[in-house]
Amino acid sequence: MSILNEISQNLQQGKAKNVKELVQQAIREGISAKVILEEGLLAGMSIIGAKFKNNEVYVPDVLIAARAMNAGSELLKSLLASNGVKATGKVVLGTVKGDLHDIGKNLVRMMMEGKGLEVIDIGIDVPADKFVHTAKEVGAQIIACSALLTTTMGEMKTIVEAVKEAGIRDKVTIMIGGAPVNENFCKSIGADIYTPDAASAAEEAARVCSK
Ligand code: B1M
Repeated sequence: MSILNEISQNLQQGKAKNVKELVQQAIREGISAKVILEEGLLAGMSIIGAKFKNNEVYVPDVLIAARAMNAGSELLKSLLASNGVKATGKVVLGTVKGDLHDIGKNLVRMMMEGKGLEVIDIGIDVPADKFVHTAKEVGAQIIACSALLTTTMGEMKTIVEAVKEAGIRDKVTIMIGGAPVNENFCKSIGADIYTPDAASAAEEAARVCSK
């Protein structure tokens, strides 16, 4: 079995320690961080996702797989620093209220940090006023919101409204992402930028901050 396959298999079984060791081994073997992420970690997560949908695995299984995913991807952090535009700026990043999914958000953080941006990660299940309060406090150029559930994506509209009410709409770019959202949704709630993945989110954030 290839090492990428082993990473995927161990991730699916939630074996975080093995995943970390295998990711370290893959790095030593010279496999690129992007390939380890996409063909090892995300490939495993995608199989878990399909099994979860078909009720072949349940929340606890997915939770331990997610922990293994986060443990493995942390090791890739410094290696995912990408080429292209480098920028300085502050981004307040979080997963919206009611939503506990953080793997995509964590990838967005890593990619943005790789672009030189300072990311203030305010975590999961974050209410709109915390996004606004933190952005004001640190003087952020960008508020970046992640949502994975159709039941929580509406929170992004609440965040846009809260930013308007706080009087900082002209100072802050609102970026959104996550599986259930898209460009049309972004326009409909009055947010500024939708991106489909972490790498393009980082590209766009760097573009905004280098203006
Ligand atoms: Co949840 N879950 N989950 N889950 N879970 C999904 C999202 C689901 C699609 C599974 C399914 O049924 N097929 C489904 C949502 C259905 C829907 O709303 N349409 C679902 C459900 C229903 C639930 C619960 C309600 C289950 C239950 O309790 N019965 C529950 C809700 C809990 C809550 O949040 N309140 C729940 C719980 C969980 C766990 C806690 C067990 C765990 C999360 C653990 C964690 O994150 N630490 C979990 C997981 C892991 C998943 C799946 C399997 C994987 C998600 C993931 O991390 N993918 C997921 C199924 C799936 O996606 N196939 C599922 C990998 C990650 C890299 O992708 O986050 O999409 P993603 O990020 C992508 C892009 O979306 C984008 O970049 C990344 C790629 O580069 N992106 C951004 C994300 N944020 C961005 C922000 C940006 C830009 C891009 O700019 C700001």
